[in-house]
Amino acid sequence: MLDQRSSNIITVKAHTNIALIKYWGKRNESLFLPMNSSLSLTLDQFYTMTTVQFCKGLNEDVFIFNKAIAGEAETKKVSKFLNRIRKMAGSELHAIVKSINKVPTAAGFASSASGYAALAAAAAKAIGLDVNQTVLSQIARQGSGSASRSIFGGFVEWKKGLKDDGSDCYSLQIAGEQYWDIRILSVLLTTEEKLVSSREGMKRTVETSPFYQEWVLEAEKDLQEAKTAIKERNFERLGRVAEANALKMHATTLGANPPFLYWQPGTLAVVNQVQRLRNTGIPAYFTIDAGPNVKVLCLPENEQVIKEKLLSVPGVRDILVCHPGPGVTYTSDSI
Ligand code: 2P0
Repeated sequence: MLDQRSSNIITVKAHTNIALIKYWGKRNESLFLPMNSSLSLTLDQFYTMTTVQFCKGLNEDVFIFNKAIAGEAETKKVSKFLNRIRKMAGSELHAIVKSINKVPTAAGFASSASGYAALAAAAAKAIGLDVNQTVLSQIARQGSGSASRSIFGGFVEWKKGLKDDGSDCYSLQIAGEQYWDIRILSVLLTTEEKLVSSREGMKRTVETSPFYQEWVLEAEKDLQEAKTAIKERNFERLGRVAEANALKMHATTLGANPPFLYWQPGTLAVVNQVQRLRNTGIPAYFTIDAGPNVKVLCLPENEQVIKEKLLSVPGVRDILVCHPGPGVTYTSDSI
């Protein structure tokens, strides 16, 4: 019925998330099914805002990114993702998609998480799919794995599931953004593009690293420990397991063939400073994604002193302070 006319214009805002227990490796690449479950905190600072309208009479999808017509490759990715949504809705309408990204590449956060979460939520609603957030997390996942978690605010678990069709692989909220006021300091070291993308890096690791099987087992144990720590609001317990989990993820890349490492000298300098802070009794823990930048977990009362100490580390360019943030929200703001 929708195909007789154009759809409503729907705008959605979605935030990035930082994994405290990492997603690293797929068991099915086309469906984006992960080898291990993961756990993240959605952040308030960085987001993508996306508007979608399916239009009668349009011959192909149009993608406008940060106010400019996007290149062919980017538009193709969006179209491929929209094809899944069109198929679910039984529609052949093409769409105008406008996206604004408030995720500085320099911050070392993947914008694919907020990007596909916003696109999934806006496109599903615009095309008239009546889906809950669980299903939305499954749709977003098929654009980028970590996008599955950005559907929800606060602490989020992405369950790996066991089924081949991915029907039991989805994200859910463990605790809302008001539950626990912890901080993530995003330490900016470099804006250089990394040599191995996370998609390629996880694939190479799954296929070649002798440490990979152990990673999968450890990640499941770490996840349980993190969930207990969140339940207890035990900061040290959460920080310890998040830091250890990140190190285990990076250890798998050293065993890959060819081996690779996302760290740069500044990465290690920040890691050392965090450890020094802990030795002086200040609770701070680090995590590192598939890149050189470091994120530091801390409590509000220690934010200032930790920020100062980290800013004095050679190579640190800036520090952005993040709080727990919300899940996808529909808005009438225009972009
Ligand atoms: C995470 N990362 O859990 C992990 C930790 C990077 C390191 O999710 O291939 O952009 O699109 O599913 O989600 C980055 O990988 O990869 C990521 P795809 P994605 O946040």
